[in-house]
Amino acid sequence: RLQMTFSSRAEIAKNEAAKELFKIMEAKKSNLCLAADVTKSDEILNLAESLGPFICVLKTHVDIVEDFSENFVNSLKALAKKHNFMIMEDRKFADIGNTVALQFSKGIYKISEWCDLVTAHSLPGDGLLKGLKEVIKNKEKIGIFMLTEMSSDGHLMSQDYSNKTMQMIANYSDIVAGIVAQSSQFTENQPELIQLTPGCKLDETGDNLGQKYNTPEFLVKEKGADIAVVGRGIIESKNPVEVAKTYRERLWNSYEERIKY
Ligand code: UP6
Repeated sequence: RLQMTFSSRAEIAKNEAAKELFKIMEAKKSNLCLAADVTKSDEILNLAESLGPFICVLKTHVDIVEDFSENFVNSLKALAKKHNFMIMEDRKFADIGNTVALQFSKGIYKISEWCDLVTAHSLPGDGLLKGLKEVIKNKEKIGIFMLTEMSSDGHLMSQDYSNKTMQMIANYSDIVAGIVAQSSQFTENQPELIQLTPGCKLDETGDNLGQKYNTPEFLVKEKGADIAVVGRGIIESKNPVEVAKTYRERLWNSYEERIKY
């Protein structure tokens, strides 16, 4: 997987959203995902407008938005189209199949109506994937990213848990676009899956709530990240546009060096 190009992996991706994401990455030369972790919808839309050209995915936590509205979602979707990026809702579903199906499609957010990608935990077992699949079967293209490992200190996802997660998703290759992981070991022989890796900053090593950071080069070359997630490294900087360009360039260069070996 690590030596393969994103365009060659687009050919073999089994999930439609993953296929499209590989193509966007190649077309925009970007493997940067922005974690738009701000609490006002206008702030998210401003980030989407100014940083949209440099990212392949904009990741939301919709439940932190204080003024959520259908308008907001429609505007975000329009910006995603304009700047050619995908929208990932980082919902991290973790309940029984029936409940996640409701959480995915109902309530205030109706996530399945606007996201391209969504995250989920494997903890409850594959009923969760069955539940999400019930919802997805009526949609064109949605891809799920399953959490295999986390970036936070002391997380409880053991090697055994991660391995079993990989076994679980093997039966759901039509709806699973990739995994959220911190090491390349899980998808070595599955280049059709995309490895999304959070915990990326240019200089710092962590925050005071257990988050652990690595540089773009380390994440892509040593940890096997296909896409790196950057939140505060960009949004809390003085000049988010310039900083986002730097992340994008360093992440993309790391990918180009990686495929050379
Ligand atoms: N995230 C992690 N680690 C994980 C999974 N997800 O940090 O293992 C998410 C967080 C946040 C983003 O929910 O939205 O990635 C990281 O943000 P940061 O760059 O500001 O730390």
